[in-house]
Amino acid sequence: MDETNRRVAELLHFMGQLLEIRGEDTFKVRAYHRAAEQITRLNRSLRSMNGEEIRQIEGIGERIAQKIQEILDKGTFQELETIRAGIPATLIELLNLEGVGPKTIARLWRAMGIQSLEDLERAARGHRIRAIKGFGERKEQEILHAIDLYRRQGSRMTRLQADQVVQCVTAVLPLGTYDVAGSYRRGKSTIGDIDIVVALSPSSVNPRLREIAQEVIDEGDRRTSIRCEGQRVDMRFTKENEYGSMLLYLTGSKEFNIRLREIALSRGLKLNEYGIEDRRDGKLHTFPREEEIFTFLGMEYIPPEIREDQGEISLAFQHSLPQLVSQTEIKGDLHTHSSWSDGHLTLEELANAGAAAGYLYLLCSDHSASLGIAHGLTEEKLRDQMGEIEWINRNSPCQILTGTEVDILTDGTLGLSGSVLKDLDLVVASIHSGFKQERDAITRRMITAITNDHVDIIGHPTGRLLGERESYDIDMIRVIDAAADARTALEINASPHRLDLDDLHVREARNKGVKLAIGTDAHDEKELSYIKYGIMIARRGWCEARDFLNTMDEDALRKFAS
Ligand code: DGT
Ligand code: CA
Ligand code: CA
Ligand code: ZN
Repeated sequence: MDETNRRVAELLHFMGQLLEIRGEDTFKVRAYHRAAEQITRLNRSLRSMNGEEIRQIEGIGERIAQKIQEILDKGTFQELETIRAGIPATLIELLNLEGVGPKTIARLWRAMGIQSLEDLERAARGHRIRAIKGFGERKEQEILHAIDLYRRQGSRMTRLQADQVVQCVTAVLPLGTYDVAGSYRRGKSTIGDIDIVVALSPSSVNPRLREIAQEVIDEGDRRTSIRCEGQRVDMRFTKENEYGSMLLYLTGSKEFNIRLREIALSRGLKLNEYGIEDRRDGKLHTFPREEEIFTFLGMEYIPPEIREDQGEISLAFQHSLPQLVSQTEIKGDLHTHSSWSDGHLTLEELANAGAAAGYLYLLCSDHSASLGIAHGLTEEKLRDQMGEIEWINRNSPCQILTGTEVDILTDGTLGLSGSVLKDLDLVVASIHSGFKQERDAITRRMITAITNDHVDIIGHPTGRLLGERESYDIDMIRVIDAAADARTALEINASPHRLDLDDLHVREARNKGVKLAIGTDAHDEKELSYIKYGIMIARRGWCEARDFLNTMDEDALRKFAS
């Protein structure tokens, strides 16, 4: 979705929630929610619309149109800020809890005076929630679970947020003087904090950091920590001739560092963030570059993404690490949306964007209409689209493959009939509803789709939304085994909000011979660049080029699908 539209929709929705917490009349509340919903369905940016056009959007009246204008001008609107100021911020924070909505919050506030996460946790642990009419023991447990989840993941950044923080900090560092290390460099799907190694003197860097920092947590000659965009950034200063050692150390992971250090020690070598001391002759070796450390130890270079102490160290000593897939080997994106559904690009623009990205093909996988998902396509529309794609492909260096992202219905059947699915190049099938089915039911539902002859790829297999929604309760081992048997590919959805499958499942799938498909789920041209996040996850899952559909040429891909 367009970033502006996303932001506007979020604020309107938020306004609705605040009004609901205050117990305002439902008519007003619904108007805000409806407006937000309409905006998520728009297929053009509000930025490109004038006041008249905004007023004409269905479900948006004069009042809300004005608020939207205010948001576009100032980033927020006055009424929202006034209402927000009248409700405790710690109470509003409860909206982040899964399964806890404004209605629940309003009741907790009124009935028990609960104003914060801590209040709520205490009340739930003390079994006082079940005393409220209609809440019960189950609700109490759900709340405790949601609090636990929020504490664990609510505090980690998405890759998108991490990139923003990195951009903000590195803007004051000359190129070539630093590397971002830590989990960021290892390509993890979420990031705790940002770690940066810099080969500059602290006296030159610290004043610059002070200028951009929201808060200086700790300033020094060896390290400085600041807060930027609300996130912690740890900076380590190093001399150029010790740069390799510091980068290796700060990249981690911690488990990798510990294991490597142990192994070095067993050979009489003491390894730390400054260099390697040879205990036999007392000589100190320093390393400007990371590669030189691996060579010194007699190892193959281990790419950062697999430095997790998961067997890579011994393979590196045998010089038999996998050849991890790289972005240049990717021939196309296997999950995109066009303006025929909720995307922003016309088919022609999509083909051009694919060509600009250097792709041979792109799969256009618009939603099916079955669930009334934003602008889902009926079979008839899908056939029209296939016709237009054929026409566009005649003049395009990047071929659009015809496809759909069809809903897996609650019983495992699909939202479109086989008669249309069989005529598409590739079919992605995903779960978009019924997330609460119990484990065995949803696992069998998924396996039914996997074994459906028309399905080529399972989209975002666990359904998680990072920081927002946990995956549905599904037995991924059974799913992976079924995919291996049926020769159905599993997706690595590369959207930084999903990254689904994640590394461990990817590795499991690869080990069992399941083919993987990287798709960005792009709704505009910029989002095609999300492919890089998918590659990181693929590399963390030890994948090589041959593990993917995306590395096949078009003919091989069609053969796989048939
Ligand atoms: P994060 O920030 O939670 O996403 O994960 P990391 O891996 O970035 O962890 P962080 O920021 O705590 O530390 C950065 C690196 O510093 C880590 O990847 C490895 C190294 N490191 C941290 N703690 C230790 C430790 O206790 N021992 C060793 N050997 N290295 C450590
Ligand atoms: Ca970190
Ligand atoms: Ca850190
Ligand atoms: Zn989807």
